[in-house]
Amino acid sequence: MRFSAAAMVRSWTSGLLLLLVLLSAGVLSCAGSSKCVGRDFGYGSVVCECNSTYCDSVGPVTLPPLGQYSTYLSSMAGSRLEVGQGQVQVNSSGAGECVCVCVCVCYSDVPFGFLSALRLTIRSEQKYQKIRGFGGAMTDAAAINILSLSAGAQEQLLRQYFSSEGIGYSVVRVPMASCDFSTRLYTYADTPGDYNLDSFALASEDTDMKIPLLQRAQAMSPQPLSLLASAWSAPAWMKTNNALTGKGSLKGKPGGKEHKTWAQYYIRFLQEYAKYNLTFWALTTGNEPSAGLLTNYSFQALGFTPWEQKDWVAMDLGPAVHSSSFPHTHILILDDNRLLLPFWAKVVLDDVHAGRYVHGVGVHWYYDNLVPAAISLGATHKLYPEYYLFGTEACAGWNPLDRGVKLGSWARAEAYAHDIMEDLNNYVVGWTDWNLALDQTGGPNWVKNFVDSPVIVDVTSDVFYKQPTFYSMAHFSKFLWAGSQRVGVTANKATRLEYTAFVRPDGSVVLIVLNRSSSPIQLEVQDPTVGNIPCSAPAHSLLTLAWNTH
Ligand SMILES: *[C@@H]1O[C@H](CO)[C@@H](O)[C@H](O)[C@H]1NC(C)=O
Ligand SMILES: *[C@@H]1O[C@H](CO)[C@@H](O)[C@H](O)[C@H]1NC(C)=O
Ligand SMILES: *[C@@H]1O[C@H](CO)[C@@H](O)[C@H](O)[C@H]1NC(C)=O
Ligand SMILES: *[C@@H]1O[C@H](CO)[C@@H](O)[C@H](O)[C@H]1NC(C)=O
Ligand SMILES: CC(=O)N[C@H]1CO[C@H](CO)[C@@H](O)[C@@H]1O
Repeated sequence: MRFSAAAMVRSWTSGLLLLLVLLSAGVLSCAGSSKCVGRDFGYGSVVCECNSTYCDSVGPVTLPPLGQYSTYLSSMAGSRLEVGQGQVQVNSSGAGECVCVCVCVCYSDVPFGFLSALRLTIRSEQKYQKIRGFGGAMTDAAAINILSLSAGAQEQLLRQYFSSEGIGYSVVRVPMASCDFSTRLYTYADTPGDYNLDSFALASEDTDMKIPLLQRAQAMSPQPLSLLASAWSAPAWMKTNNALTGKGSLKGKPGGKEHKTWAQYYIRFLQEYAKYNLTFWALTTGNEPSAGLLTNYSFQALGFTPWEQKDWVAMDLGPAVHSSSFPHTHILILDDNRLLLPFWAKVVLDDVHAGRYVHGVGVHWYYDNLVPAAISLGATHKLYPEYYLFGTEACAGWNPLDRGVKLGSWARAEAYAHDIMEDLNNYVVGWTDWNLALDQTGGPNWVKNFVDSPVIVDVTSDVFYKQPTFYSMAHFSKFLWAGSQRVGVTANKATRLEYTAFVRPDGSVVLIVLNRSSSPIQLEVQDPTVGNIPCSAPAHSLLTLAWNTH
């Protein structure tokens, strides 16, 4: 018997059709949520592997009706935004007894006085700052890594951050020209003596990589992205040391030729990006001004003292932005470690000429444990409540003692969550991670300043790994929409549990709880307007609880 070619094609097509039906049924049965494909590289927990056709996601979050609550749990044990749901208990005294029993069982060696259950009470009448947003940075390195993947995997990666199934990023920091996470040194106006900026031009890193990716991110985002621009160095010819790296500042004085030209450089940057329909929410006065001040810094830096920054904003940058076609662009000062606060803010903001052009203060997270948040962030807020505080950079793996990429490190997830929570509890309105994606070495970076990222790409297998830090970001960024307002939370007794609570614009409440210790803790959450929620924070876990109030 002979098969006719036509019959063969027919049977292949029906087989293929059946396969497609089965595949789509499989996808549909997940109803918008899908599980982490975990891989353990020996650093404490797992990463979630994604490829061109698959990536875990909880989908868009909708809360159950009044009287029920949702929980999302990530843990060292391997949970990743694992969804739970339950009934809010109304005036139940029984719940308290049950909690006490659990605690007694777990801690039979603890003296009895400590055994009352931990209760966290939401105080929505105590209102604090409102959230602006969360995000990461589209560095040259991030763009190179994302574009090194297949088209399908690129799409998956961008969707993870920016689409409504993703983790709700709304802020993208965009370096102006090169930084250490570039493969070469450049600015947009490297022609010596070009004070008119006639030679100003974006680089191919912008036009071929960062801009197309930002446009794709914007197209899939349910909200307009808040773009934030930061420059690392001015062109060498404007600087005292005639180089992009090392110890050096702008030549001359604020109000002088170089300082005016450097302010115009920002306006030219805004104009060029606007041609691609990308408008900026804010710009900073420059990345880490302290870096170019003291030492022979190894990568791009531009030193500014706070006094020079004050005068530059008052005489050059402020007036330039004000009289440009982008007068509503916010100006953030500092863009450097928060331990410089409140000192730096005092110098700049006490000056009425500078202060009137400024909207906020940008902080980086390096060396955060050296100075308590209350005396840096808290004190700054107290002195200048009309200026907001905003996290502009953070990454894991920067410390020489704990360098580079560690796939699956749970300690780093806790470090992120701890810092975000500490910032939020001290008036910060948003938190921006560093590189959106890096390769397995933590680069590319032209000075080999390799660090970690929430997304690590593996080009050879066309996959990317979502690190535990990705989920730390998600526990905040996916739930705390712009306009969410921090409210009070009180604990009925001392606890090492860390927590923060918000009321969202629709009235729903979000409580985020971090347990950095190795045993679980039982607790009860009380919202006086709704009821009580019994729950437990497993060892080394991050938990987001959310419920409607009407
Ligand atoms: C992508 O990952 C899923 C889940 O692990 C797997 O079933 C699928 O075969 C992978 N696809 C490709 C193209 O590797
Ligand atoms: C420009 O971007 C906005 C969103 O930011 C979008 O609504 C608009 O359609 C875009 N215009 C063009 C010409 O792409
Ligand atoms: C600064 O560092 C660079 C490279 O590390 C070196 O070439 C240069 O000589 C140093 N300059 C000073 C003044 O130490
Ligand atoms: C709990 O009981 C008290 C007194 O019986 C009542 O005033 C309050 O409204 C109740 N709370 C809820 C959430 O039902
Ligand atoms: C932050 C922290 O460690 N919180 C708690 C985690 O759970 C253990 C066990 O109940 C508590 O002792 C910790 O205080």
